[in-house]
Amino acid sequence: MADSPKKRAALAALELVEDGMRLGLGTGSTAKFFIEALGEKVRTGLDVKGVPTSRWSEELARKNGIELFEPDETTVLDLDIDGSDEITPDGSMIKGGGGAMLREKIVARAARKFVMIADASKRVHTLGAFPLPVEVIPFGQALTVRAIREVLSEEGFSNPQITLRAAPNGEGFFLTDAGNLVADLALGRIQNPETLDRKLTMIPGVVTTGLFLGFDVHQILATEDGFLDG
Ligand code: ABF
Repeated sequence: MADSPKKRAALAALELVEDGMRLGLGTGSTAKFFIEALGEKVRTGLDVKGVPTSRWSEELARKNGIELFEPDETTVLDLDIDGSDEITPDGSMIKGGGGAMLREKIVARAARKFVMIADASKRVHTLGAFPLPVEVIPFGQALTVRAIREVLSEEGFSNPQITLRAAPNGEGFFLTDAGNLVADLALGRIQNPETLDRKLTMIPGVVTTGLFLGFDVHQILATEDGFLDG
């Protein structure tokens, strides 16, 4: 049985890992393949240490015997391996389908090299088909959502659906690792992601958005029988 595209992308990223590296450990089903395969190499002697991008990644890394840094124990990461929900040819991304975009963005920003792993279906030419996650602090969330709606109207989105993400068990709202809410914005196509990200991030109650822009990201996108751009 051939490996799935997600697993092949993860294994290709594993080839970039060298002894002694300080790694960012991503979140999501593709990152899961990477963390599990990394654990196998650690068990045969690979010496690496990781910073997880979510409690979910932390638990998975520990379960796979991967040594982790304490927060702030390191300020430099050699390589961050993470998934994404959408990515354009120039590396602009929407992330946050798993709600981990704040830690993911902190870790991606700190890494010398950022590698995105996914199946090729994540490649888009314009961002926005995937609802844009926006992390919002609970205090005054209704005021923040109103401010978001005003920004979206300024940016030409007419009456977009804004949904506060529900908890997986359906009881109440989803909470991020930082205890914040996530508003998912159904925008369809985002023509000016930089402007939108800047305006949304200026809203006091907005912590961050799922727009990852301006990163020098190395894309490993696996197709059924190979890799895109490769
Ligand atoms: C994480 O990976 C999230 O930002 C994003 O939602 C998720 C994609 O997950 P998957 O690899 O399961 O498609 O980085």
